Amino acid sequence: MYAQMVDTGVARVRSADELEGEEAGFQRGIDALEKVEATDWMPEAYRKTMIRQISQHAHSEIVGMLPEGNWITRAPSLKRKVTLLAKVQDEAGHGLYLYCAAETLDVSRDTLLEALHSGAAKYSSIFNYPTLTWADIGVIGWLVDGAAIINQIPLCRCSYGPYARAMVRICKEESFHQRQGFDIMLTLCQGSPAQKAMAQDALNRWWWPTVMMFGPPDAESVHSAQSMAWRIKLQSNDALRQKFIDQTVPQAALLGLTIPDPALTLDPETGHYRIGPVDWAEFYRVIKGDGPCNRERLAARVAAWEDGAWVREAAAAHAEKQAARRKECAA
Ligand code: FAQ
Repeated sequence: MYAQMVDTGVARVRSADELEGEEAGFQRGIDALEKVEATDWMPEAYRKTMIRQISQHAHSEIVGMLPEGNWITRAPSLKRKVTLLAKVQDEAGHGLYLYCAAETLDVSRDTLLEALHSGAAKYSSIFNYPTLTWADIGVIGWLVDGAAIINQIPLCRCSYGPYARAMVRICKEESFHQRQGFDIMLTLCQGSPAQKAMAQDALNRWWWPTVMMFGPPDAESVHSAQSMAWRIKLQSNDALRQKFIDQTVPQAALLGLTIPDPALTLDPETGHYRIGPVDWAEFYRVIKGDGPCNRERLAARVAAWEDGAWVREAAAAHAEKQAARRKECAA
């Protein structure tokens, strides 16, 4: 379950001297920071890698709607409800741009969704954790969207044009999401002792899963070397993780919250925060389908797909009718 590991046919990263013909030209274009467009020639392994990453990203956006969607009816005020509703709707929009970007690579949306619903495709590990209190909604915006922005800003400059362009708008929207999360946390932390305790509890549960969101350590990251050579990834998993930690620790201090890591220290030489050991066994368990909510999330996605069948049928019937009318008018 959830094992995607698409075989791209790339056994190792080949140097520029080892490449020939179209492949050498392709790599020269990448090295010259040219964008790859859908109609350009590309190595099959590049196409497969892009489909894998963009579709995993799209699946993450729509599965990511579930933990937050859960709280729309329970948001503590009308303002919070409207804001959360808009945020969850934005995530659906991100899914849409990303599925469209993936479709430019000659794969149908139905195929991608089938892979998600059968459990063959991955989505971000972070969305397999439960949202137990309102503070979890604050933490998702603050930490999860915060991490997503750090990961996605370099993607705005990645080599595949349709993905890079989709990321520009997504990043702008994510920055609102991050601020709404921080605003919820600020309100809770300035509230009653019970509210502050709720905020701390949410941070305790979400900190390590968010640290893991950036993917395995560089030494264990199977795709990084080739994806960096193709400028799909501009920074490594560990470099982005470090950026997130350095940015977030002072924000927690401002909120008056404690990062749940007794080993956390500021390295005076480098100016970077050092964290304690990450439980990578937990990460691998979650991405293999055995996290706290994997089964629940997948069941909710499949049910949403099945419940929406009539909408897809109605849209297809409408499109057919419109096309027939246009044909009649043209005749
Ligand atoms: N979860 O060799 P690497 C969001 C897998 S959007 C699950 O390092 P790569 C917005 C990886 O797929 C969040 N699986 O892989 C939002 C590979 O398995 P495979 C999603 C993970 O691709 C906020 C294996 O481990 N963002 O949050 C994870 O070079 C709030 C080996 O790993 C993106 O998708 C993980 N965390 O680097 C929505 C960004 N990490 O495929 C709602 C685009 C790794 O061979 C509410 N993606 N794996 O079976 C990327 O930047 C990259 O794909 C990485 C992974 C960095 C995630």
